Amino acid sequence: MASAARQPSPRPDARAASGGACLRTRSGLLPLDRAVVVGILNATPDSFSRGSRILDPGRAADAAAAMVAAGAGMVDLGAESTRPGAAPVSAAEERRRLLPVLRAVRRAVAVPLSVDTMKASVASAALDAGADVVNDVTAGRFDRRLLPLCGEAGVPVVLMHLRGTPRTLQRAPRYRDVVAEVTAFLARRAAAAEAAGITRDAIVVDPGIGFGKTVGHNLALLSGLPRLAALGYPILVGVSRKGFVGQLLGGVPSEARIHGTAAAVALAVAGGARLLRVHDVAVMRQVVTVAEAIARGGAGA
Ligand code: HH2
Repeated sequence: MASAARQPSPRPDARAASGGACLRTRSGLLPLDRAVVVGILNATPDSFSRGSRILDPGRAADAAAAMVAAGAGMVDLGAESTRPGAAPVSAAEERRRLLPVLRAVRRAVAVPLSVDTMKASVASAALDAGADVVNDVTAGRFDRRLLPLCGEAGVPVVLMHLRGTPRTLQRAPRYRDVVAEVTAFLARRAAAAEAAGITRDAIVVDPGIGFGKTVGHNLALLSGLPRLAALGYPILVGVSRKGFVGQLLGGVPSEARIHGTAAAVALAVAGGARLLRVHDVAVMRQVVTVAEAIARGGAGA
């Protein structure tokens, strides 16, 4: 089932067809003129959303194929939970969880795959096993070898804002102007990425919703996305089933946050997000398509 679902590669002339920004990956060009839904697969026993945890390679391949069939333009694979309070795992354990799943997913789908890791040795093994993009929630600060590795490999990176570490990040986060501080941080990390050899068009920035932020900070960042977009890098936003959605809805559990997630995804698209990292691909593909059509004011419909 998984291998039969392998999708055709994006065509080499995709950039010309889109006439806009795109990510150049080893699995082809990923046009960003239409917002991209990024499906979440966690090869972890402890990710906060139970439905996204898949350690079995065959099941992961089937799940990835189903996400692509439902409209995911990229799939993000992680093997270390970054939820607040999560225990760190060793690079060896992260590779042991990730690589069999990544290889199976790589055989099953042709869309670009990102690997959610902060460790250069894990990123390197993942790139060898077929990953296309490195998604680092520490924006290259945890492991100083990570950005030079991506520069040398010529692969795109996602640079996310995170205050503290997953163990400490929710300890009374404070900002004077959260949008200005996160934007300035991401501008500095993008400059560090370019200094490490990563080309400007291979950089994606992410405000890090839920990482060292109160509900108010998350809401300010989502409504302030156009200020971050002014940096000129494509923005990835991860709001899916996150704690702030649950808190706004009176404490509903992660599996019951789909409609709240939809509202956040729609407004993130309206604010300029180009990549939306989500658990519920089919539903969020619809949300993104309609939100984008409205944001364009009917142009191109
Ligand atoms: N959020 C999570 C993990 N990785 N990467 C980026 N770039 N942006 C995000 O918002 C982001 C991320 C947390 O979500 P999840 O992977 O579902 O949970 P866990 O970290 O517990 O595995």
